[in-house]
Amino acid sequence: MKVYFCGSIRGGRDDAHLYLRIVQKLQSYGTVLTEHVSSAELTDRGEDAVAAGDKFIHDRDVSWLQQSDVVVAEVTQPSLGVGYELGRAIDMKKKIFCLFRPSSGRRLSAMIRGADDGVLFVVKDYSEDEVENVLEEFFNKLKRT
Ligand code: 6K6
Repeated sequence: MKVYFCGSIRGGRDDAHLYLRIVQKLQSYGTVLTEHVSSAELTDRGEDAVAAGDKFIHDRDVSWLQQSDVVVAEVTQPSLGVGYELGRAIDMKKKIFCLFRPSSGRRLSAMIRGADDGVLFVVKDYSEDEVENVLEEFFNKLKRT
């Protein structure tokens, strides 16, 4: 199974430690195409992007999105890039699982919360300590469908 993970980069790296836990768990289900999103070396200044070029990154990521079987996004830290990826993924009719932490004190965008249809696009509120369990539950259900 190919998993596309979305997490904030230039939107802010406050949750990078959590992205790492998510990616590690996702790797037990398949190949994570966007493993670099969890990299501790990656900052919100995106220095690495300068070398690769933003167009290269965009085109490669959209191609990975097309190849993916499932999209998992941590949406607590607002990110234009993650919002864009989710919109494109909806258009591609991908199975999408969004994770949001209400304990952040933020309110999730209505354009993400409101996209939940309970089937292809699911938003799950969770707390940091239950992240692995929440992913396990989602992938167990996915295997049964
Ligand atoms: C090179 C090596 C590691 O990182 C880079 C440079 N930047 C990006 N590389 C790969 N994907 C990126 C990069 N910048 C944004 N994205 C994609 O957009 C990721 O898949 C994230 O889910 C999302 C983050 O968007 P912003 O708006 O928070 O940057």
